[in-house]
Amino acid sequence: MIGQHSPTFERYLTTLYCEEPDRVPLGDFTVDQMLLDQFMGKPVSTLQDQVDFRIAAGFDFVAGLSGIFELFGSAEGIATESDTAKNSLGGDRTRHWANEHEGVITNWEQFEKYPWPSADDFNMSIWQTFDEILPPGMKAILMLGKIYTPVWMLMGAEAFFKSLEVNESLVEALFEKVGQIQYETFLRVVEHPCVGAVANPDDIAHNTGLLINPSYLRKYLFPWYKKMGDVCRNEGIGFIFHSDGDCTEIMDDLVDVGFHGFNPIQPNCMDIVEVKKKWGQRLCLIGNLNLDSTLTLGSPEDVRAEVYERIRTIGPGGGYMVASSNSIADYVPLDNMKAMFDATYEFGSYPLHLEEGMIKGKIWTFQGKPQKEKIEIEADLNINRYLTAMLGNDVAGLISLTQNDIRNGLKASEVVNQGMIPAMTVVGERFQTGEIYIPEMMMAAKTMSEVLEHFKDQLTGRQAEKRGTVVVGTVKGDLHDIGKNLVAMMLDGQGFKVEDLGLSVTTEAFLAAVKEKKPDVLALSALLTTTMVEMKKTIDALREAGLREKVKVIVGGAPLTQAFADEIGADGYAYDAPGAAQKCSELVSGK
Ligand code: B1M
Repeated sequence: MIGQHSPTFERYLTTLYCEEPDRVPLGDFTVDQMLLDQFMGKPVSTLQDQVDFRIAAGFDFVAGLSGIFELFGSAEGIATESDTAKNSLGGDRTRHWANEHEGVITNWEQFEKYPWPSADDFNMSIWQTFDEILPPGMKAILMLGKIYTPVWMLMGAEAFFKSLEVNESLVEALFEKVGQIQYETFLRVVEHPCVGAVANPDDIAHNTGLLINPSYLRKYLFPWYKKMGDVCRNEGIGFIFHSDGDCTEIMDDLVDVGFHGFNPIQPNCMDIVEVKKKWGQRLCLIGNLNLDSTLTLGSPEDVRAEVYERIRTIGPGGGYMVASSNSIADYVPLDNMKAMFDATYEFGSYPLHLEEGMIKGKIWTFQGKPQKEKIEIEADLNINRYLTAMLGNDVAGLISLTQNDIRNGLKASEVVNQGMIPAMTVVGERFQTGEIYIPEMMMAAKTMSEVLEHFKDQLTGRQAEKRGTVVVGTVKGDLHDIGKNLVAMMLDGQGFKVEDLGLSVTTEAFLAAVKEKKPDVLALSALLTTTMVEMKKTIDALREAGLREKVKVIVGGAPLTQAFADEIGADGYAYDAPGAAQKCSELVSGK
């Protein structure tokens, strides 16, 4: 049980090399502060405290961070804003995040003037300390990675997506700069004898798939990882990649680049059983304990059952480590974290003798993604011309197409209804089927939006007024807004008037906006399991204020389901941004 195992990094490496160890290792790199303190019964503040926690919990390693990300949490930040959020255990925690509209480098001048750090600017003393204090058998894991993430954070998500379409050389220069800084840092740190592996967290995917076209990743990101991978393989150092979301499209690339392990196989995005079948001989799988449900909302018995099931199905032959599907966030109950650790020791000894169904509990099994019904596109005009202009970000071309059709006798509103909106629906469908990625969809929506603005005087009664007003926002405590912004853009592009309240919006602010703006639809986004409750609070508050019958409410965001939307009394749910625009159209038109 907890506290009875001494660290053995050999076990970790054996598992990472997809061979069978003596027992399944624990694999989480990050455990949030509050849980560290609670587990140890005292503040965990020094590196020695960290090591003590890792030993007590039964890990074979301790993790440390170096590199460009050190700067992102600083007061002056790079492109960050911050806020204080209450977590489930009652404490306050300051979080930093990027301004997703526009960062600090959006043009060449800013690029040149930016005070780029070098490896000399980072705090390397932790590696020296780990060299001195690690007990025999334990090694340190360098958390580096973050080449893709700083690039988008420095530019801001929207500017990054836009630049990929219109200013690719700037993006290339940023990848070159950040990659070089991270590579130099990597070379310095791996010289320390304490370092046994390098983990590279870099979120390149979301629930539906990759955030950007993999061709960019192959050009600008993976070559850096290949360089690091070559060094690790030569030096006998483990090399791990972490990305949330559905990474199916680049799994073969990860093998080619030289990664030994992949984390966290997000359970609602990838079926770990299938991943094991396809890549399990070449990549060690680390994670998959569901942070959306089991670890956060389940009981310790559920967690125990899920650990049992993962070890039973993924553990045989080695190449599997138990870990959460992201990090052990501070809203995981302490008893659930302990249950995860305990169950790993209880069931994880090789040879495994685990039979199906022996441990009862509510566990997560992969559900697949919602199946889409094919939308029937009704359009009298040839929409391909509109589609080409939108996907090519050709505002002038789209204006001229519209003018032509107007000259041929159509009203501007007819061109919008019969040409642009159906074309935008096709754009949405292509995103849903993975033919295009976020930048392409975003730019198409922006192109259409600019063209609508151009014709605003000719759109009788303004198209927006015809389609309705939507108030959108990410609920309180939630700092994820890239998806919400896409929803807003799709709505805007499809002719709705959009009032965007931003992120971490309180129930009171939603109510005030409903009273003031009198929207047809209130669209609520949440990405965290813990903030989903805010949606119910807002719907209940609308009811109490006598406003519920005056506005339709739709909800969406990665952890949500139709069942949850029904349960809290929402009028609609959408899986993605095109679906949200479609749902608003249905609700407004009463269809
Ligand atoms: Co965080 N994060 N994050 N994160 N993050 C997730 C959401 C997570 C799923 C990762 C995981 O588990 N592997 C996990 C949540 C688990 C859970 O609770 N269910 C998570 C976590 C745990 C956290 C922190 C707690 C980490 C920590 O600090 N320990 C922390 C929380 C901060 C907070 O909110 N209080 C945190 C922080 C962050 C960053 C700030 C670093 C960054 C957000 C930056 C920003 O938004 N400005 C971030 C990111 C980028 C992610 C991932 C990697 C990507 C999210 C994203 O932007 N996707 C995400 C992993 C994942 O999604 N699989 C993850 C791209 C975007 C286009 O997709 O937002 O899903 P998405 O939107 C989609 C649909 O969901 C839908 O349409 C969009 C596109 O079609 N949709 C709607 C969204 N809203 C809708 C509304 C609708 C309808 C559809 O109707 C109204």
